[in-house]
Amino acid sequence: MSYDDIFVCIDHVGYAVPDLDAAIKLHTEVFGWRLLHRETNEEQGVEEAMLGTGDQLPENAQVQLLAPLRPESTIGKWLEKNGGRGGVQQVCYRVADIEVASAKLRERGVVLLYDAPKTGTGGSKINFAHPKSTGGILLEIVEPAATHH
Ligand code: V0V
Repeated sequence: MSYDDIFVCIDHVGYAVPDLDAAIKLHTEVFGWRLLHRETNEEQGVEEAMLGTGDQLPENAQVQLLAPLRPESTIGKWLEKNGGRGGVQQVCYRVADIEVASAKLRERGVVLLYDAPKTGTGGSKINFAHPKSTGGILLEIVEPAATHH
């Protein structure tokens, strides 16, 4: 059987959170996720944490917690619009090659935010599809860094 998949799997679900430490505590102590990675991404205006469970196989989806570095950042504005409460801000699909996936998506009318990919978690390459072209979901695509697996 041959496939013409654009996506590999769901990479992560991104939650906007007002307080990163409190959110990490909730997700580790209550939900039992493990903190895998934490980093600051100045360009995206976020402090973020990646959480995983089980054997953390490459195909296991992760949870991403996103706290704003500044009120006027994307996450800062999202939280303000949401009354300061956290919530699901994005879903991220993994791709094998972000250039190939981006070209296919653009060809099919999906509006990507950036002309060229930007840097995401752990040195990955990322882009986003505007919610207006995805049925209302902020969709991120990620090509993990070569060292990811
Ligand atoms: C806005 N809208 C959303 C949305 N944000 N819909 C679904 N999910 C969201 N997260 C809708 C909103 O309801 C409006 O719909 C419309 O889009 C315009 O909203 P807005 O409040 O004026 O927002 P904008 O236009 O200022 O910003 C929206 C975009 C922004 C998508 C352009 O969120 C953006 O640039 N996102 C990409 C970057 C990002 O999310 N960075 C943080 C994560 P109506 O009312 O017009 O119908 S960084 C990350 O994920 C990293 C580092 C990683 O994974 O590695």
